[in-house]
Amino acid sequence: MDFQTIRWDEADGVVTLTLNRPETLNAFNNTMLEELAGAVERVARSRDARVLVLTGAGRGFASGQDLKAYQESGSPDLGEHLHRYYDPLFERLWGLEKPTIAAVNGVAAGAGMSLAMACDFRVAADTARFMQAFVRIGLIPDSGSTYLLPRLVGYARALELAMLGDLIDAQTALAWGLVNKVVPAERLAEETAALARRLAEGPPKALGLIKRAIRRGAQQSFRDALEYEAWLQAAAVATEDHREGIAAFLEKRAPRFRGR
Ligand code: T3D
Repeated sequence: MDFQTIRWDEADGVVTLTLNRPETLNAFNNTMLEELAGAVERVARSRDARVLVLTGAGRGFASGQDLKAYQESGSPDLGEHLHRYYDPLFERLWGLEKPTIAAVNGVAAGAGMSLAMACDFRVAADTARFMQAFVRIGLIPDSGSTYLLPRLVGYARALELAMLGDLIDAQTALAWGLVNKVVPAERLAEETAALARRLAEGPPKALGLIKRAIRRGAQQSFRDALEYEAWLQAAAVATEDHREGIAAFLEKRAPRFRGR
């Protein structure tokens, strides 16, 4: 596929998008934001793609907005810029009804940290670092950080990270609930691939509905959650994968989920 700023790799139902501007620690310019948004849309439409992995080339995961490009563009209307270039990516990623994994290979700063947080899983190399860089340049957290950060780390730590803008290391991120797992840097690809493979072998429809239900559940009353679960369950129960799961259990074998 023809991209300038990212790489697309696909194997066994797993699409890996690699942010590929290593000289800037993978800072977002407009081209990269558009290419990522387009690629996520392509993953959404693909029957073969069951899992999306995001990672960075070189020693960074993503360093947020490209500040050089930003400076060179004069004084852009930031609200307009966010709506035009950031929202399509973050909304598509958040709304993708397929499992997403951020393989955080290095520093994730500003909107780069938002990108990692907008994924369902974060596997961090022990060399990863996280920074809500916005305050350091007199901005507030954007690209979903105000929504995602308190939900992941809680109110007090969200304010601490957002107001101080300190870098935290991978172990602190793990202790604070920001990442699911920390692995030695040299094992990041392998550990991510194992998780991706496991998710790719799962029942796609149920995984998508689980994502939808958990997200809605976090903001509903208990009564409303019961209603919504029952409604989504009707869709899950109608799948071939559901029947396959039951048959596999009864026949004492591993299920083969085909996404039907
Ligand atoms: O536009 C809008 O709509 C607003 C949206 C805003 C969203 C945002 O993301 S705002 C936040 C933007 N990001 C930052 O403020 C982070 C800036 N970077 C840093 O603070 C540091 O680079 C890091 C803490 C991330 C990493 O530090 P370190 O010491 O490991 O690396 P370094 O030496 O600072 O960076 C290495 C190179 O990457 C360097 O280039 P050079 O000197 O080797 O040619 C550096 O300039 C470049 N780089 C790093 N981050 C960015 C960048 N270039 C452009 N934009 C960056 N964000």
